[in-house]
Amino acid sequence: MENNIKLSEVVGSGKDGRILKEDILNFLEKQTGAILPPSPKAEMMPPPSPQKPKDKTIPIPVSRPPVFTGKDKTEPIKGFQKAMVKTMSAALKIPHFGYCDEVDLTELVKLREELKPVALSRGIKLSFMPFFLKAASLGLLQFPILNASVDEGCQNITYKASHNIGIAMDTQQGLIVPNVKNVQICSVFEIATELNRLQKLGTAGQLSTTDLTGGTFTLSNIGSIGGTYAKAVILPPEVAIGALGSIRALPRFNQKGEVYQAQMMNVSWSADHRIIDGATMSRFSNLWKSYLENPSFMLLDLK
Ligand code: CAO
Repeated sequence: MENNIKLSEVVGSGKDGRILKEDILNFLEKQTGAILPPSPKAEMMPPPSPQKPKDKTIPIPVSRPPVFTGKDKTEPIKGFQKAMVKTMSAALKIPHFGYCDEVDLTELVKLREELKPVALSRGIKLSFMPFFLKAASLGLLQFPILNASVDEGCQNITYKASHNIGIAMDTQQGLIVPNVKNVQICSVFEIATELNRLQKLGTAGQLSTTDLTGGTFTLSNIGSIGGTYAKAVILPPEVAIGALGSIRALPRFNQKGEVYQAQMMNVSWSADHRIIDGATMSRFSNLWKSYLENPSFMLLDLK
C-alpha cells in the first residue's frame, strides 16, 4: 500500500506462492533501479556469546535497518547542517597543512582510572578530554600563533589571550562545537565540570550562543565513536584543529627494547599554512604529546 503496488503483479516465492517481503523489495528494485540492502540475515553478525566479554572493536548492528521504501527523498538543508555548509565552505578556502603522530597514553589511562571515581564522587564524569584540553592549553602558552585568528585578507594576526578550546560534539541535531572558556586558568577537574555541562546542554539542544561562539582552537575526539585517523577541517576564524582517533591496545617497545601493551592514540593536526609552518605544528604536537605521555609533567606547569 505504501508504494502503490498491485499484489497481482508480484510473483510470490513463499509457500504456496505467498508473497514475501523480499518479493515486494525485488519488485520495487526492478521498478526503481535502486540497489537493495543485502538480506538482514547475511548482514547481521552473530550476537556476542554470553561467556565472551563484549569486544569493543567489533561493531555490532544493534538497531534494525530501517524499512526500505524505494523512494528518493529531498529535504531542505537547515539548522546546524546549514551552519555547517557555511563554515566548511569558508574553511576550504584556507590552505590546510596536515601533521600526524601517535601518542602513548598508557600512563594517562592508568591515571584516569585512579581519578575517575574521585571525580564521580563529586558528581563529575572524567573522560580523557579534560587532559587533552589542558595539555593543549599548556602547549598554546608556548605556541600562541596556534591560538590566533587572521582577518579576511590575511593581513593581520590576532593572538587570542584566552584559550577557549572548542570540542566537536556529535548531537541529535548534528555537529556542534561548543567551547570551554579560559582553559589556561582551569584545573583538569574544572574543565571536566564544564565539559559535563556542555555535553548535557548539547544533548538537550540547549547550548547558549556564548557556549557556541568565541572558540580559539578546536579538538575533535572522533575516536570516542571510532576510527584510527581523521583529517580535521579548520573552523574559521581559528587557525588550527586536532582530530583524535580511538585509543587502542597495541604492542610497542619500552626503553629497554621490551615489548609492552601500550594504549595508543593517533592525532592529526590541521593548521592554516598561510601563517603556521610545519615545524611549529610539530613542536607544539611534541609538547602536547609529552604532557599526555607523562601526565606528571603537567603538574609542574599547572597554575
Ligand atoms: N578512544 C577510546 N575511548 C574513548 C576516546 C578515544 N579517543 N574518547 C573517549 N573515549 C571513551 C571515554 O573515556 C568514555 O569511556 P568511559 O565510560 O570509560 O569514561 C567513553 O568513550 C564515552 O566518552 P564521551 O563521548 O561521553 O566523552 P568524551 O569527553 O570522551 O567526548 C565528545 C565528548 C563531545 C567529544 C564526544 O561525545 C563526541 O561527540 N565525539 C564525536 C566528535 C565528532 O563528531 N567529531 C567529528 C567532527 S567533524 O564532523
